[in-house]
Amino acid sequence: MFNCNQCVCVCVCVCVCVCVCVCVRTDVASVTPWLAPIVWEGTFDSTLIDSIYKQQNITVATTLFALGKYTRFLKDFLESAEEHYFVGFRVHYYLFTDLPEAIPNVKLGQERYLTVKKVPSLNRWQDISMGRMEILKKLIENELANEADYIFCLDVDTKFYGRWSVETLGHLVGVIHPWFFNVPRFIFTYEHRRESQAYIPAGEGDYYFTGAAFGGSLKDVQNLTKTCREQMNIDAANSIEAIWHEESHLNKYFLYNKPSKLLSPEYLWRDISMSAGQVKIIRFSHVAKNNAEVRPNL
Ligand code: UD2
Repeated sequence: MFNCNQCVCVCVCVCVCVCVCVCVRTDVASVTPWLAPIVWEGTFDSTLIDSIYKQQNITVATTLFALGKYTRFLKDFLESAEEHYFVGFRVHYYLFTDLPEAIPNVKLGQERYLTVKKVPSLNRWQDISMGRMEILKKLIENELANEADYIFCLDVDTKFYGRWSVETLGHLVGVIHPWFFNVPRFIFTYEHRRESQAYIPAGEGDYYFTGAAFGGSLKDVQNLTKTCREQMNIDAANSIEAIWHEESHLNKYFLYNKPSKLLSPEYLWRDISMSAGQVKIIRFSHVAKNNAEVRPNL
């Protein structure tokens, strides 16, 4: 047995010599208590995993919402995605906007497609953020059945800085929120009011997931979006809005429908200029924005 960077090679001699390469990270948890992998740099072999998915001819649908002044984030998002996001795989972006005329002209690579869909403007950023669940549900139900194998739903005020590819695929995929990956559970900002459908009792919950990125198979994400939408409708009928909007409902959903794969905060960091010990590579990060200036309301 010998160490090579983060890989440990184990040679087992029977009649022939079998070499098994196992990637390890000892400074972070790389598996959940329900045995779902948590993806960190150093826990996968990118060449091997690419070759597995190359044989499957997959299409990854990717949804984006850019309403009002958020169209300003599109150029960086799309240009950086073309450089880092599922490079060499078929990607179909579905972009929802109230301002199709403000969409920048970004050159897409081979087998990369962009479909723009016009949606009405809304007066509250909270409604824009929450309204995504209903639109996603309809998109999956009405259009994606034979068009894609996996889907990721991403915030647009973001930019890619490193590889995000097939290592992230799974039935149901959540991303650990960058503010909460190394803090105790009582700090998590779950919805704690019983009146909301997003309610999570104190002492429950596994991780705190971001609403800025989630994905999985069409079937699983359809169920997620449908459930969150229904829960938000019940809240609206009861005149309550969860503390972190659809993110609160997403966390409730993941509590009872455990993700089959978790992505570490490498896959959604809070600020590219900030470093953190265990985050060896920042792959995707929020861009700084002045909320008061870009949102339609406070
Ligand atoms: C957090 C979440 C976000 C969502 C929100 C709900 C993280 C890192 N992000 O982000 O995913 O759950 O909280 O409270 O956890 N948008 C527009 N136009 C607008 C406003 C919003 O297009 O005028 C879209 C856009 O795609 C944006 C998304 O809605 O990326 C979420 O809005 P945000 O980024 O302003 O929300 P934020 O930063 O509080």
